[in-house]
Amino acid sequence: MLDYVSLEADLDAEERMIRDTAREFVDEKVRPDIADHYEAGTFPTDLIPELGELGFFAPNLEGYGLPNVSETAYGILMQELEACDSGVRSMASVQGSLVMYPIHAYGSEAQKDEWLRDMGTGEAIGCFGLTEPEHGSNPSGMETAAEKDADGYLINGSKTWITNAPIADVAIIWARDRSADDEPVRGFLVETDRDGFSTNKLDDKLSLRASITGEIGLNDVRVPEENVLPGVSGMKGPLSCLTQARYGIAWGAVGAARDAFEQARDYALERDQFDGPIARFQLQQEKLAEMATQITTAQLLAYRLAELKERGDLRPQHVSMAKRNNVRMARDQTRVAREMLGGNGITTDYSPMRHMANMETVYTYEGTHDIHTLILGQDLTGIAAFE
Ligand code: TGC
Ligand code: FAD
Repeated sequence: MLDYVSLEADLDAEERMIRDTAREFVDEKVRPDIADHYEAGTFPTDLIPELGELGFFAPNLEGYGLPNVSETAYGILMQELEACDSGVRSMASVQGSLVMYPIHAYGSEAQKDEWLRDMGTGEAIGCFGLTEPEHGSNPSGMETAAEKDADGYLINGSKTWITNAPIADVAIIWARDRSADDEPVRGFLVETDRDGFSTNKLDDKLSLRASITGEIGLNDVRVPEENVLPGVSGMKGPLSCLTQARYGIAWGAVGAARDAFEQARDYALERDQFDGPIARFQLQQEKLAEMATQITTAQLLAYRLAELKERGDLRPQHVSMAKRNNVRMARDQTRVAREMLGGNGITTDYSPMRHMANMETVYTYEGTHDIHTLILGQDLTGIAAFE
């Protein structure tokens, strides 16, 4: 497995164990069927309890039966899951970083007790509803609103592109609280069997097909006041969750690129043209050399993020730089890997084109490449260029 500057030599025993467990799990249980799931547009939901049992949901959080592993271990886990398919990493990212993290960081004790253990084991599934049909890159324009009355809150609105929505037990719905003067955005824990909650699956995706994505309708959905996340108010709530998930994506994208590289190298050594392996041609070697270099520099950035996160010095803008760089790298390099496989490269028998198609989603969600460019531009100049 490509680890050109021996970064894995510095992993501690727990980090190695998580790497090996994740590799073994995806190789034995997910990889054999992932192309079929991709073609069918399904996710291997039967494996969710096992993902939980192995501690793959929010393992970097503390308490409530969660393992509290290092940020490096968490990153390595995301890398290994995405080396199989971005849909598998997405499942773990949403459950851990976008649903369990906000409950852990901003929830009441009762909310934590109700959800964190069950979500950690995969018995309960969550989804994160921020994006709306008319508000993607600018979620602060959201129209979904909650009105307070004597019995709690009444929520109306719609969300779209929501990973796991059709299989979720609970949705964190970000909505404007119309009862407060400045109408702040608040997080609401909405059980998906409440009256007025509806969801449907988006079936026409050409990317991230091995992941369940849906729309959510909220039509006079009533929730009690104790379902509001008490610890946060304003856009900082959802945006801080995104920082956690983007961190995992910066690692995960490296895994997808690494897997595509491994397939391209193996193929080049085995495929004969002009009386010998294509790996002997300088043109093919240049592609492998460039791929390995790009993957290695992205890995270095991911490892550095983990150090900064561990000591509390990680800023959201650092994460934006890594998400932007590493996903662009994976988008470019999976395409080169696909090219090296010739005609076979466009089939589901090999992973590079599946990774390449997945990267179109990963480049777009959790802040598009353009949005991360502007976040960095603002950090570097002090001038916001969003509007
Ligand atoms: P802005 O005025 O800049 O900030 C509001 C408050 O939030 C704080 N903040 C952050 N905190 C933590 N992490 C971040 N990344 C933060 N960004 C901002 C900020 O300090 C401020 O705090 P305070 O205390 O002063 O109130 O907010 P804005 O509304 O103007 O945001 C601008 C912008 C464009 C950067 C933001 O809207 C953005 O990032 N847009 C991209 C939207 C996005 O990424 N959506 C993702 C949806 S979820 C998803 O895609 C899941 S995919 C899952 C999967 O399958 O893996
Ligand atoms: P738009 O915001 O309409 O952007 C269209 C284009 O305009 C992009 O190229 C963008 O970069 C560009 N653009 C926008 N604003 C600017 C600007 N100021 N300057 C320059 N260019 C700009 N959301 C959730 O809440 N939860 C989820 O679980 C979730 N899962 C997803 C799963 C999938 C498969 C996908 C595809 C998306 C998911 N999303 C989710 C939504 C995702 O976060 C949004 O698609 C993303 O934020 C972009 O929003 P948009 O699609 O509305 O594009």
